[in-house]
Amino acid sequence: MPSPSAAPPSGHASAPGLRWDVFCQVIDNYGDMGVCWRLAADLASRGHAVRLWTNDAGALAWMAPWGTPGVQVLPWPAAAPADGPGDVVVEAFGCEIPGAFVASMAQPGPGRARPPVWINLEYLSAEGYVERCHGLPSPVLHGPGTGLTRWFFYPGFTPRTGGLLREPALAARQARFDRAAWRAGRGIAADALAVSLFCYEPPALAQLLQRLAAVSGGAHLLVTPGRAAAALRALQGPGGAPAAAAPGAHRGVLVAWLPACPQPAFDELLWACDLNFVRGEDSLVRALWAGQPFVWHIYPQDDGAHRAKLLAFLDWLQAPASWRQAHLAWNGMAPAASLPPLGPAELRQWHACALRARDRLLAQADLLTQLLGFVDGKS
Ligand code: TRH
Repeated sequence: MPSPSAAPPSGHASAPGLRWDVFCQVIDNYGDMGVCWRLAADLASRGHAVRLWTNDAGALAWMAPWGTPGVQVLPWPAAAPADGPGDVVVEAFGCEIPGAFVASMAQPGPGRARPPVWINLEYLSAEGYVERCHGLPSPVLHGPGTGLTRWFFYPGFTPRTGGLLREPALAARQARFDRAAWRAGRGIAADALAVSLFCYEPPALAQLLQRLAAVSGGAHLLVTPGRAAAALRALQGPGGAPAAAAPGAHRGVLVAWLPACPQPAFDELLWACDLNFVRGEDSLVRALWAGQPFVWHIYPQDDGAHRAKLLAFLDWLQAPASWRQAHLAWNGMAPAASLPPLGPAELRQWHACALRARDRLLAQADLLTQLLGFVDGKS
């Protein structure tokens, strides 16, 4: 993990850009850190200095094992830092910044005429409220931050939202990527169907294996570690589970068990596959940039709010009927048996739709470009 000592201690005071404090509370899964790390790394690549404060940096050991110059990873602070807060403070996903830190934001400091710009970076959704709430202020009326203003910044899919994270180097990296070599190196024939699996416990997993077994030309299922691998193993039943790293044919599908890899390699997995099963928030965005067909396993919420969120996304995507059906079945919102076939006709249609969606997104400014403009307008 890029611990405080392993990460470059410099950057914070010397970079030509702004000084940022990004707060990331890891609750479960990897999305909180996945998003915060991409934001921090993107900021650093554009000349800003970032302190990334987190309660759990564990996932960075595989997600970003080398760290990146300009980003310092620090433990959740109990007290305000000696040199005070940065120019911008980002509270990711409504995590509560420690009171002592907030108090330091409210106090004038040397060379600081005004408080930092305080951003609450929200969860991603395609629902209508996002356009209405994006950029709204929330004045702090009590507690250590009294008198400060927090600004709501909503990622989203339309020009009237904060957009999606897309680092400036992404297009060039993607253009340089040798898809054929990546696949050949893993024994995946050009005409075989390569499918990545990153999910929770999808009710239609058995049906997915059936659909893949029926694919002419053969299918490869590339399974990410953790919940996806556990769900597949559970399906194979006692005694049926292969050794952790043993690839092999299961129910007519070639299965490869992947190790956890750094974010750039995860991106490449999505670029190389013909169909990506993704989940949560960050991998959905990366699947959109990949421009390949995908099926999104949305993070399930206890109150069922994820249903409206999924439907809003499918509407924005303008997904054809079979693609909508795949999402509903995969997310348990339709019978598992209604998972559509994964034939060439379906995938061609989904692919065309995915490319159109990507084009719409590429015509919009990325999240960080928008955030920098927003901060500029508030400083
Ligand atoms: O892990 P997730 O399910 O995260 C979720 C969502 O963000 C959800 O909205 C949130 O409420 C919940 O966490 C707490 O899925 P997500 O968002 O795609 O994050 C996974 C990250 O892990 C992403 O940045 C990609 C990265 N990753 C790798 O870098 N290497 C890997 O090998 C794998 C499997 C993932």
